[in-house]
Amino acid sequence: METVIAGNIQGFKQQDAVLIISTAEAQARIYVYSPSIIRVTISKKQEDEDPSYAVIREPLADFDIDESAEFIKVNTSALKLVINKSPLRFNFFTADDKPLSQDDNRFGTNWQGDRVITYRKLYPDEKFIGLGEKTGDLNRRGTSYTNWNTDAVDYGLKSDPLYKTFPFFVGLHSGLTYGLFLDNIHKSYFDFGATTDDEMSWFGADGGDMNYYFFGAQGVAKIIEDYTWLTGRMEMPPLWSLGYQQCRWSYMSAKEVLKIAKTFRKKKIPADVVYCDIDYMEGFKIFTWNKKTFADPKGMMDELKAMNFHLVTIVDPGIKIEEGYRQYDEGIANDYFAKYPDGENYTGYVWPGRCHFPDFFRDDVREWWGAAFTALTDVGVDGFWNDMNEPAAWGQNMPWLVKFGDKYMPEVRNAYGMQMARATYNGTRTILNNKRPFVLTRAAYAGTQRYSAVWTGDNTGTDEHMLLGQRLVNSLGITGISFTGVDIGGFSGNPTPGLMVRWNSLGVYTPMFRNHAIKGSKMREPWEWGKANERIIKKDIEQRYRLLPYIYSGFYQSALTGLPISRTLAIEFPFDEKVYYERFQNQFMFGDALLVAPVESDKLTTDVYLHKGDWYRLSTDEKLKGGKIVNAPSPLTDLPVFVKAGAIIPMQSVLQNTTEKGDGILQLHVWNGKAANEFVYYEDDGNSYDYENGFYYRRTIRFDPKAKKVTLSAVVGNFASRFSKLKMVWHGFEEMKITKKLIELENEQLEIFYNL
Ligand code: MIG
Repeated sequence: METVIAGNIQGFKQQDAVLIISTAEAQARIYVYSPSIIRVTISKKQEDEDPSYAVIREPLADFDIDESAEFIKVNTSALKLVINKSPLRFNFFTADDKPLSQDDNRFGTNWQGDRVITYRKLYPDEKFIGLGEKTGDLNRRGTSYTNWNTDAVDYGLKSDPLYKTFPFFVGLHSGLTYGLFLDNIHKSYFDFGATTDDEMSWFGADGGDMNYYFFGAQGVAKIIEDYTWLTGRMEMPPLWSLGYQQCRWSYMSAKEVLKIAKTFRKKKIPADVVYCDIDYMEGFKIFTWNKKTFADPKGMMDELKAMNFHLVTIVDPGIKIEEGYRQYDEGIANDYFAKYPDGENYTGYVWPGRCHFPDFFRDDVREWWGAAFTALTDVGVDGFWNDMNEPAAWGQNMPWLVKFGDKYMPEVRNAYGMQMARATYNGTRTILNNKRPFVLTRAAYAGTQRYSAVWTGDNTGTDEHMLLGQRLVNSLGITGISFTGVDIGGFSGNPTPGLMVRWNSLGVYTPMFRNHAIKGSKMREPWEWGKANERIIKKDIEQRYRLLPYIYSGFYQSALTGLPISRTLAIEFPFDEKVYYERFQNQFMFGDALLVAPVESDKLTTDVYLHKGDWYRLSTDEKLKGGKIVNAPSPLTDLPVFVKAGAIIPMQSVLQNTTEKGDGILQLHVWNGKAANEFVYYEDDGNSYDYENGFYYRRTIRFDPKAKKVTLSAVVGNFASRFSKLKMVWHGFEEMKITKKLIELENEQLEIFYNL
């Protein structure tokens, strides 16, 4: 095999939105999407580009270039791309000429057969974060990864690849930040200087074009904002999906599902969601109910609804080969399934036995699939769980001959799960009319946040997996996925009671709070761990419900800017070295105000790193000085959670579920601090799309220590808040005297002085 390196520029032309550059070997195209986003494609084919499943934006119609003997320069207000003519190399600089990211001068972009790789110069202090659901450390320098969506049953602490593909990372060096998104769904590779004598990093794919978007914004949060502008952001999730979720593989009958739901209510442990895993179906046939064990699904749903429970049901892609089964017959009649090149439908084994697999890359197939959800929605299901969509078949890899439309499996595999989630989301959103569906998917590709939440698959019930899970959640947040969670307790194995309690307490601060377990494991529900543990678990779940006004506002931020709820400290403090230390790398901000330090179940104290500034322990109001390591008590009853000085956190009284009305009192907690601070409070009905038409309630809350006041701006939007009264809760304000009296919440601006 020959290595072909993109050589000298032979010519170039700018046609409106695109600058086209030719060499003897290849053609490069440059597009500008915004002042801080430049796209580069390099292709041997000179044909049409592949469609993107991730990108939802169009390039600018025109942009400025400069030409000299040696260079072509693309200049925006934020970024300079200097294209070296001989040989063709791409070097990015800030607007004030600081190097951000440069090709390796020797190799640039090259091909071996269809495999295309770009080699980049590595800076001595360069760090890398991102790639979504990847094991390993927060700083990915010195490691390499492969993207190839895999049913990673029983994955280990270092396994790679897992279920999802997010070919997007952020580089940090010299006090500068940049981002790079390789939009290519073939099997892809990232090497962050692991094997190159610290000289180069490299990335590329087995096929398709070199096709990357370069982000030049300064600040990790700004880069995430740009990346999610390009690939889309999540919608507001249904409020109920942010409550506690109880899952198991499987609750075996309607009777058992109802018993679980009733037990939550009887024990007054708050919960919103219960799940049906694969055993609710007739012979694992998608869109059916088992006639014996789930004989009256509507009756079950009505009872669940009366208890304010929502049900999420699993759907796998495999369609059982069985004449008379509706999905099979329709799929055959309309030719909806993936095929061998000779036209025969591909058959693989999964839960139902011999199966065909829908070609979710086709519009008509996605529509057909989406419409079939009436089988579930008609009885009242409004949550849909997409599993096995890597796609998985027994034996893992499908034959590489299998075709989806005119593409072979390896050319599209990494986007299959995303297209299934897209079909599920679009279908159920249409059927449910104005109600928000909850969709959860295991496999995903960049952009999946537009359709679905994700979870991190089949983890294990150990302390190490709990900590790894947190890193996965934090890393998914960098790649645009805010709504994510792990199987709390660990899917495989049986956690110790201590681990279950600890993990549950961490679940409070996880975007999706779901307890799930493998078939055959011990029961996992909160009451299975002894009375004393049950009390702690209950208290922690109650804490989740108290925090929901804060959490919901955090999701609003994700929907608006792409900033995740669970944020690695590298987002806020990218150049603070300690954030990357192995013992601190799991720490994260949960929303703007809270710093959470995950810790093993058997550690009674733990070292926590607090960035400079003042902090408070959430549970005790103890004030702590940042800029140092503190040894924090960490009994099972008290996960180390800290509040930033000046923080504003809206809370509510404990509810048993999110449908409950509550007492109508918004509790506004403020922690004293030297600097002014702001929080955007957001509320809507929590389950419809009316917010798109102005039915929301938003106000900016300001804490101003100089003026000694808290201000709630006038309400923006037409929604009437669930809260009619305000209770101020002050933390760390020694000198002041405040009345305990409730304040009427009106829509006008409200000023609350605390020195009176
Ligand atoms: O082959 O549906 O990751 O959450 O409980 C296993 C049964 C299939 C894998 C999922 C897991 C789910 C299980 N599924």
